[in-house]
Parts: sequence; structure tokens; C-alpha cells
Amino acid sequence: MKKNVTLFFVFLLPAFLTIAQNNLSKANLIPRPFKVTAEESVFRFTDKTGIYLKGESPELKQLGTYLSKLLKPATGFTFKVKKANSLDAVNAIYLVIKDKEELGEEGYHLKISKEKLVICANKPAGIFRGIQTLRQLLPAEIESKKQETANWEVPGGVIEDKPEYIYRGAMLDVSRHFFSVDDVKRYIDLIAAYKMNILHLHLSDDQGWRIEIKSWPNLTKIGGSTQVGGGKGGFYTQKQYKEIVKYAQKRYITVIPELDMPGHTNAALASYPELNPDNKAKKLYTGTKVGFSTLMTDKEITYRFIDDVIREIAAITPGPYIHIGGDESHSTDKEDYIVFINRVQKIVKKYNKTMIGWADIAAADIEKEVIAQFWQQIPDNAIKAVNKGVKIIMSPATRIYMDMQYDSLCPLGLHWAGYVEVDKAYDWNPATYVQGIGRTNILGIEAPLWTETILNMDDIEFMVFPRLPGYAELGWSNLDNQSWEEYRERLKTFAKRFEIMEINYYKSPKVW
Ligand code: TNX
Repeated sequence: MKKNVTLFFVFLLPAFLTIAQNNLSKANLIPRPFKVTAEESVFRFTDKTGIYLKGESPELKQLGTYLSKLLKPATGFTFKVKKANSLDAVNAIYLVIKDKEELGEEGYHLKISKEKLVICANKPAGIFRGIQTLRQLLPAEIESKKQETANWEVPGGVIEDKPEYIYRGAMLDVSRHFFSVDDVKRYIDLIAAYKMNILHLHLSDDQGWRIEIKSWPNLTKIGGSTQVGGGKGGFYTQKQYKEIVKYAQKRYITVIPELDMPGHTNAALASYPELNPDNKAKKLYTGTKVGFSTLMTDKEITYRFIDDVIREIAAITPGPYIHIGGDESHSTDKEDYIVFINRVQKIVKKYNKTMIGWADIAAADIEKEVIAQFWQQIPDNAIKAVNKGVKIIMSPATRIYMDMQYDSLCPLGLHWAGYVEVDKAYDWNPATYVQGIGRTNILGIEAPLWTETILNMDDIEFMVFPRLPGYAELGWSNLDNQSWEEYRERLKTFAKRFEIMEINYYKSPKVW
């Protein structure tokens, strides 16, 4: 008897546990996929595993190389990338693009058997999203930059997956504090791992102008020369911006540039005297209070300035959107604000872009194609926008502002919209959060990170993780059976991944 018990604990229990872990339907995935069907087989990666590309898209090669580079460091395996005409190879990872309309832009199927692993999609973006799922199916060590010993296996079965919302974003404020191109690239990689598809860059504010405008060079020369606290600031040349856009594109992320106006413009007003009513340049500003600056809404020079800025930005932005801010224009008369936004929307349209603005823009006569971003505690502006037939990006500060402190002891961040612990960050549904804003009114969701108190990449990571994976799930997954308790169990297992990826995450007592 005793012997049997020993036998159970030493041999059988570990075997059961391995089987349980190797069950696809128990895999810890964030965002949770649409449908998972487990099968008994297991696919094992070896040094002979090849990556096979099937389909017409020229982007397949790039995706194959991306996957190979992702898997190589930790496994030490070579993962040769080859073209394929059939699905006959074994010990093979297939990336297949074929007409499957129901998978849309970003959906994918992942089929895992003993012989092969097939990621199939309608479009290249779907393959990229599927690769992120594969990453999470592998042991956490896959994220290591050096060779590791681990069981390089994934459980068998089928995942059918597609996003709920077409817009799933994160914002980074590079104005209050400036962040390097490399920091932005890391931010892109971190959000891409959770299938986000939008990077909104807040490129101008009172404290700094961060993007080169060739026809108005002082914007960066003067307006980019400092930041909150008086540091040296910085800016992206158009070349660097294009590099960021390209890096994001390869991860199927669209960059949305924001130039905030008519308020939040002190950096511009400090760069050019002629933008001011008294023809005198404002002093540079390194504080954090807002609402004191405004462009002159009744002067033609203002619109010439905006036309030049939008023209240059539109030319280097392949994505369909330009964000014009429009928030907290407390120093602009309401009448003037309306006239201003009405004119700016025409300028954005002239350069063939769709205008996004913070929901404050609903005060103006905005057209249906415009998009309003909901952020305030009171949803009146966003509801006004909905009543004008405008679609909404859900960014309620009380739930999704990543600059909100987790709790009163949090060393970074603000708390004007309350404390946002990880459970509060996850436990809401964008489609039911505001009465009067329903699923059909919503384009998607976005998590902003304002950086008044955020100085470097470590700070960014601390505020973003572990909240961001939850936001990614709110945007991607079907929330019919949403449960914080269930989500928390999955999130718990990500600590090891965060550590291996050297993410400076907040070890929330709500989770760990
Ligand atoms: C409000 S949200 C702002 C930003 C601040 C942020 C700080 C919005 C449209 N405006 O200017 O950085 O609060 O949380």
C-alpha cells in the first residue's frame, strides 16, 4: 500500500500534471482566444524543425524570418525558413495565407498536431497575431535572449481566433518627458506581444514639441529643447519618425500621431512669436499644470501653421488617422473653439486623413467620419459625439489611464481619476461601461500613458505592466464569460515571462 502511494507521488502525479499543463484548453493565454479545442497530441520543437511559407503574400518571408529570430536565441535551434507548395512536411511550422474571409484582417487558425504546427490566416497581420499566441504556448523561457533548456513543446489542438474590436491601442506621451527611438521600439514590442494594433504618440504639448516640421524648424529647435522638470527634452527627426512607423508596421501596428491643439500648445507658442497675439514668444514651460495655452483661433497665421504641420505629418504617416487633441482648451472661448475645430477638421480631410480628437471636440460641428476619444469621468462629451453619429475610442481615465497610481503608496503616477489597481483595470466591459455608448458606437479601446511623472523606460514598464495585458484582452476577446478571478489565474503565470523579458512590472498584491 505504502509503496503504491509512493509510486503515485513519485511517478504518476507528475505525469498527470504534465498532461494537464499540456492541455491546449488550459493554456494561459492573454488575450483569451475566441475558441480553443484540445487534442491529445503534442508538437515538439527540435533542431530540425523548419518554418514553411505557403501563400502569395510577399510579407510571408518577413513573418517567417521574424518567427525564426524569435525562437532561435532561447532554443538554440536554427529554424530554416523555406517556401512550400504543400503541407506535407513534418517537424514543420507552417505559415499559410489563403482566402478565408471570415478571419478578416487579423484573425488566424492555429492547428497543432504531432507532425506539424500550422498558423493560417486571411492576411499577414493574422499570421503575426497567431505567432504571439504560439509564443505564449511555449515555456516562458522562450523569451530569453540566451540559450535555455526547457521542454520546447506545445499542446495539440486547434485555436480559432479573431478580435472583437478593430482598434486596440496604447498611447505614449513623449511630450511631458521625451523617450528615445529605442524606448518607443521596446514599447511597440511590448504591446505587440498582446496583439494590440495601434500606437498613439502624443507628440506635442505645453512642455515639448517632439516631431520635426521642416517648414517650422523652431518647433523642435526651441519647443523641443526641454521637458517637465527642465531636462533637455528632445525630438524625432522625420527620418526617425519614419523608422518608428516602419518598425510598428512590421508588427502590424498603426502609428497615430497627435498634435494637440488649440490648447496644450505652449511649446509651439514659445517657438514662434507670430503665433501669439502680442507677437511675443511665450517662455518655455516645464511644469505640469494644464489649460493655460491656446492658439489664436481668429488669425490666418494659425491655420497656415496647422496646414503646414498636418501636411508634413500626413506625408510621413501611412496610417489613416491624425489626432488633433482638442482637450482641455480652457483658455479658448467656446465659440472660438467651435470655429477652430470646424476648420481643423477640413484641413485634416484635405490631406486624406481621418481626424481623431479627445471627445471635447463634440462641442464642434464634427462630421460622422471623425472619431472621438472618451476619457473624462463624466461621459457627456462622448455621448454628444455618439449623438452626432461619431464612433468612440474608449479610454475612460478611471479604468484605463496607465498614469493613474495603482494605490496610494505607488511611487509614480497621478490619481485625479482615482487609483487603478489591476482588478479595477480589467473588470469592466467597454461595450456596457457608459449608458448611451453601445457596442456599435465603439471603434475600440486605448490605454494612454501620460508621462508627467514618468522619466524612463523602467517607469514606463512599471505603470504599463501588469495592466496592459488586461486592456489588450478587453479589446481582443469576447467578454461573455469575463471573470477577474479567472483572468487573475492566467495573469499570475505571466510573472515568469515578465522577469525573463526584464520588464520592470508592478508586483500587485491583487495578483501575486
Ligand atoms: C488629462 S486626458 C490630460 C492630459 C494629462 C492627463 C494626466 C487628456 C485628454 N488630457 O493632458 O496628461 O490628464 O492624467
